Amino acid sequence: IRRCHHSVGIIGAPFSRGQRKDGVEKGPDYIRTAGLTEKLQAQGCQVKDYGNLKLDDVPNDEPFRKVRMPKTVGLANQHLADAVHTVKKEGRACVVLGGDHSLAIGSILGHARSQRDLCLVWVDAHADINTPLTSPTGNVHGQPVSYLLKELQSKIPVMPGFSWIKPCITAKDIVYIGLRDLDPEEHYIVKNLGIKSFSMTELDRFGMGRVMEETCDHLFSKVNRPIHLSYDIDALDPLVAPATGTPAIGGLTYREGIYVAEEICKTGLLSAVDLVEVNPSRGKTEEEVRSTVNAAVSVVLSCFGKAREGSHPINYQLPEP
Ligand code: 5AB
Ligand code: MN
Ligand code: MN
Ligand code: MN
Repeated sequence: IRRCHHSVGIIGAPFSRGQRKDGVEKGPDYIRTAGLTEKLQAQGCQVKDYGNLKLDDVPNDEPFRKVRMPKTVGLANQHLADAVHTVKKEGRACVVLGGDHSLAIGSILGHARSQRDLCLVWVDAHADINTPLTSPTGNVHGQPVSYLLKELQSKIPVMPGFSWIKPCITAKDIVYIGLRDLDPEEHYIVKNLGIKSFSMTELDRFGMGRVMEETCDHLFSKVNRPIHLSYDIDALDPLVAPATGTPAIGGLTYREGIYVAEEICKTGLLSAVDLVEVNPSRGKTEEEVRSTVNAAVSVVLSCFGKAREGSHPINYQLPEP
């Protein structure tokens, strides 16, 4: 059976102000140059590329307490939310190519405008759930989930550039996969809110097969819902994906990383994907960059029908002698 009948819209989101390392803004173009669109088309997807967002720094963007460049990050997310909303209105699955993970704020809020009951699968070495007041770095890419969660609303101060943001998900709508580098305050939040989390420890205990089964049981126990997959390339082990800003040893193998995407695809519920934190400037060699970018492309292809078991057109007929 040819599974791919997907219509996909691609948005390049060259965010970089959610963290401090140059180069992550080049992620979208590197992923395109590796042939993402052509490869999606070759597996039967209809693809529309919406191009890259034009993002500007807001002048006089002073830190809010520790949080860096709040107006710039807030405004970029507003643009991204509009772009994602457009892709969803046009009836496509949305792929956002990052860029740093602060873009999840706009991506998920834009998605939620058309899909109110969405759920969130967050694949990452990190939980990205610091509040502006717990963040040890001030980098917004370590905070996006905190702005989106209804349960944390009372802990979020009013911030320049962020006043348009209204939380759209609850703790039970999230599953984390691949965690291994949390700040103590983040661990407190994840445990305190009871967010379903498969850290590398659970992965070692259960294996990825059972993790994905339990992920789906948790999210779809009552009804099927659209999935937002937010996939940080640093979830993968740095041996596979070294060109990223905050690598963490002991991550997902290539096979585990692909398996997550294959299983999400098989649900038939995938509605939007973020592929973030590919930073070509962080590769020590060409080969490190190539490996990281290829992993990113493969994850997206698996999200939209590529299966390692193989596939064939639905009406395929063997040639008659
Ligand atoms: B990423 C850290 N927890 O808050 C922080 O790459 C790291 O999007 C965040 O997952 C890593 O700055 C953000 C120390
Ligand atoms: Mn991460
Ligand atoms: Mn992240
Ligand atoms: Mn990172």
